[in-house]
Amino acid sequence: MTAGESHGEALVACLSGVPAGLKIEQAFLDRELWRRQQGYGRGGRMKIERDTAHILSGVRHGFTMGSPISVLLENKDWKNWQESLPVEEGDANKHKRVASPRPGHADLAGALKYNFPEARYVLERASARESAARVAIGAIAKLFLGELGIHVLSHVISVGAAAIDREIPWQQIAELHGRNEVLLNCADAEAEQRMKTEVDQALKNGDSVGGVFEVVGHCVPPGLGTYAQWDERLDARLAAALMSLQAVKAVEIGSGITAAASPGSAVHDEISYAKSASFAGFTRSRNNAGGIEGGVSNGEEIRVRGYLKPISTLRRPLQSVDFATREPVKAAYERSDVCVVPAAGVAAEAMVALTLAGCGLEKFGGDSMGETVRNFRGYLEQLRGY
Ligand code: EPS
Repeated sequence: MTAGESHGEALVACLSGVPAGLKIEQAFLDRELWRRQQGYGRGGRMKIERDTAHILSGVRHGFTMGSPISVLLENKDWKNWQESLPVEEGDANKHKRVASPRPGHADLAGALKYNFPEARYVLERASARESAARVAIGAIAKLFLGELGIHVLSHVISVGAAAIDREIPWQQIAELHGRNEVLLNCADAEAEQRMKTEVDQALKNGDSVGGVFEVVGHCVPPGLGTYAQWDERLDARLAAALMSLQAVKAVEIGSGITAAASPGSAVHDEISYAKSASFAGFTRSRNNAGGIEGGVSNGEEIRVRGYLKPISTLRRPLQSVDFATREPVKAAYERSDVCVVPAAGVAAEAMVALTLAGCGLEKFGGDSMGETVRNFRGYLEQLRGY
């Protein structure tokens, strides 16, 4: 669960169900938050914020205690908003209205739903600022998965019309993760330059640009998720987790989109066996399934993509209507990002990590990490002996 407004005092996230005894590295949480703030095409806000995870509960002496973990992320921008967005009634003349809804944004639907006369409160919560809170607790899920040898990272596949057209191996994605400067988090330097040109074009035109990121789950064992119940399918859970991120309009598992127009023989991943291969020894010729068959992880890498619409705040706004007068006007504009594909990829890693950690805990259980890891190893032995 998360709480907090984009220009409020802070974001808060709460995560329960983490077993006791998981080592929490503050530096890792902060590095994940830093990664989410990077990327060419972000707006002025990222120059203000330097996100850090302030852990309030659930962790003592560097380890989880099995109790709910709560994390606070200060909004440095709050000092500029205290008068326009106070908790108390404040001075109405200082409030900042959003007078005309932006097409593509939550502004209009939210104002109608909550019966607000304008869209300020809508954007405060609909804003992708909220995804920072998810990244903080997603980092804890990553630390948990790391104890099981599972790792989750993302990279950018396309920005606007600039795309890579080959599968990027895990090693290259891991190298991207180690970088201390992030342009567009693309593993192909030439494609990344083309992506940068797409952002430059959008900047020049007062426009915005979307794209596609891919999240990869590495060393995920077969058996997470189940076909036994519709809402327990791993692909369904991952799709919901990614679709819940701001600006994501489509989710693809493996090569799901091209698969729809291909013959079965060109899609399905042929099976072989090599005793020394990972888990139960079954191998695949390729991974079009994205590591999931029948809603169950199959031991291959989990590959899931999120398709982002272009940001809906445009410096050259589209047509809209004034909330008060109902007269035609241009949509409201306020400081915004132009491209957030790399940042959304990092937020999606958090969502995938939280989902895999949840599925892992359902399968392996345990109130302490020792118990969970013992159960996990027992399952690995079962697979090895299959
Ligand atoms: C956002 C608008 C911009 C983004 C923000 C999401 O913020 P502001 O209105 O303060 O300039 O920078 O994203 C973040 C603050 C963040 O941390 O990702 C929006 O309207 O969704």
